[in-house]
Amino acid sequence: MHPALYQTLHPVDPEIADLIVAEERRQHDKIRLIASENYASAAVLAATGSVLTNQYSEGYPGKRYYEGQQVIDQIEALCAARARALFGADHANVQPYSGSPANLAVYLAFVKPGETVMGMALPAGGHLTHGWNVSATGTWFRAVQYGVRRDNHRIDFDEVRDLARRERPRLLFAGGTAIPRTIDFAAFAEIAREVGAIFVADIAHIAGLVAAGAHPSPVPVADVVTTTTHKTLRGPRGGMILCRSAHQKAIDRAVFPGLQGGPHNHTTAGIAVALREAATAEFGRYAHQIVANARALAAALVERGWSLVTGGTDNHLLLADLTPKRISGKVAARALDAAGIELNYNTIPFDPRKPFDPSGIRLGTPSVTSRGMAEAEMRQVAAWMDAVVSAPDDAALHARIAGEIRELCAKFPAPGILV
Ligand code: DSN
Repeated sequence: MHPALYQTLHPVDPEIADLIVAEERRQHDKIRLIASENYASAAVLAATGSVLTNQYSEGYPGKRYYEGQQVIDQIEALCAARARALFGADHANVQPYSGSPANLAVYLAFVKPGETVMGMALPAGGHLTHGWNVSATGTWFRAVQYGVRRDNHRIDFDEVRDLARRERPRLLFAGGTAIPRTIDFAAFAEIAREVGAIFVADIAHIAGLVAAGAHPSPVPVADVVTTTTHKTLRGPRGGMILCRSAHQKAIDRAVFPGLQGGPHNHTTAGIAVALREAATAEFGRYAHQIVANARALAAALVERGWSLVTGGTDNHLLLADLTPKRISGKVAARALDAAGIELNYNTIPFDPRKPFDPSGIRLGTPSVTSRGMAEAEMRQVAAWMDAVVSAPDDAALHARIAGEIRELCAKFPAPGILV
């Protein structure tokens, strides 16, 4: 933590101050491969931890229900303008508290309870809020789900088209949380157009790649685009909805007053800073390096006999099937964490195991790339991962690797962290 912040917080609450410092140390000393995480910059953290948290601002710039919005209006308008410019969108709503509320607002804008919606099944790589049965979106709406092909684990557009023609969904979602390949947004858009569905592209995982041109943008073909702001986009935890002008009114009404109260103004400011950073040439290089690093990591794991879902990656994310390694995802993830490599266990398509102890692990390169690590470090990470997964009970090996990882991490400063 910045010394000035520590000196402010510690006298008031030493327990929380020291826990934040401990978390900072943990984030600094580990290879963080959780595909949905990153390191926000010191500038993003500064804007997020500001007096803007003190204020309520129900409404939108120029049309609020509280006085005192002279400054907040400028911040929100600037944030929305930057989002529109970065993604080339007609309209940006920057108030959603995160990705799930952003998606819920889309439902509220366009469908009524009981109507049919369609999205990718969670075990195939989708998201809970795309209609999975344990989510409100799978119980309040009639959700139909598409998956991936059994032979290559890629989206089967014949299946998507057939299902859409048969079920006539009002909303069609593309995107998810464990899709290692380029998403063909144009193909989804065409199917949505044919069946009269609103096409929603959820780019939470790949927003930073889309902003930098490292993944095709859905903005020209989608009715609505939702995203979080803290994954590859490297902002604070938050959400955004981009849409065509024709949908602006419905989306804005759904976010407020439909779903949320006052926007989190401190988060809006942090998002604005992240969007400014994402518009730089440096961020463009960063986003392309995320993909280069993911490919290098994939190649190095495959060389060691690892089985990757779809055989590799086009983006920031890899999904490994550990079945050939005779170890479950959960056991592997725990051993890797002990050895200083943090990731999450994950189901793989058609997983015969249960979600709480599945066959796979998911890993991603946004965080390590933020530290300046490149292909050489990815090859070293693959070697460490293979050693740990081959010896999940060898505590001495794990401790030795954790030490080597601390030494490597000391050479690659993490944005936003002063240790
Ligand atoms: N929790 C996020 C992820 O890890 O992908 C999705 O919401």
